[in-house]
Amino acid sequence: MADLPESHPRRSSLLARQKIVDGTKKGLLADSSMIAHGRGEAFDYLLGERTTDSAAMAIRHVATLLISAERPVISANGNTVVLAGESLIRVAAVVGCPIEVNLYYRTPERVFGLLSLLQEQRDSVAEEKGPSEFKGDWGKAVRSVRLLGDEADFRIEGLEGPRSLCTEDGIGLGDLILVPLEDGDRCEALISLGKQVCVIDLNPLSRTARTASVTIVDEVSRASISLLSEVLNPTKIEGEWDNDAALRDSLKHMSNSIDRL
Ligand code: PTJ
Repeated sequence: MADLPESHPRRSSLLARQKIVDGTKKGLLADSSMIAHGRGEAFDYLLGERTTDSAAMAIRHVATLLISAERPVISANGNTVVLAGESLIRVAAVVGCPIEVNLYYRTPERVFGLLSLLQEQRDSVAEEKGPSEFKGDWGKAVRSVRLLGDEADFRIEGLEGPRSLCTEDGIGLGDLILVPLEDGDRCEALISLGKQVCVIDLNPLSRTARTASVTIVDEVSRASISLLSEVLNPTKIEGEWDNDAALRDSLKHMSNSIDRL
């Protein structure tokens, strides 16, 4: 992608595709990761590849929930680590929460590979100057982000097979789980365990989007960058969160895309 001009109108989309291609070649991603990504791209195209106001509100709300939770956890699958790993490490450093590799298509090799990539990303983020709003030792905060997932010592009740495996210290005992690109079964299972579940999913009609406590209908890398700004400057949303209203708003944006013709 070295010859892709900065001004190319589809630059960020093409770079994201390349990350998925590279991650697949390295064996880090599920066989169906490209299908999932392509589906996301189609919804993002209809959104105009931008964060809508309702998604921005959802991100703001998730930031305050992450900060006020007792045991927040960021769950990361293959696509998420490859597309937004570094941003989510920054978020975890500010919130002081762990990141757990938790996969739909779980294999020991993929868990190991994704944890190794997250470690590399954490090392690189720890070398950054850090956001100006962050008070404290950035490198220390980043290095203390725990990366979980290899010790599967807990099962998510209500899920069958290897995808039910998780870490007790992470998702098992977590009270608020941020799960980008999640599957509907897992979201439902986590909710029925009494946890708050915040998701990032470009499909507002997915079972995940409709089941979650808070749904951010936005692209995972874009949303993760905004989430960092919000956890650095948290602003409480007044009143009860109406998730259905946020989903309806994102659908309205998609159907209004016809006006761009
Ligand atoms: O790494 P694993 O084994 O956990 O597998 C990960 C995938 C994503 C392959 C797996 O969970 C899967 O098959 O997911 P689904 O059921 O296809 O759902 C993925 C959802 O994420 C869909 O609703 C997509 O629209 C949405 N999506 C895809 N790419 C993005 C996205 N949402 C936000 N940002 C994206 N970049």
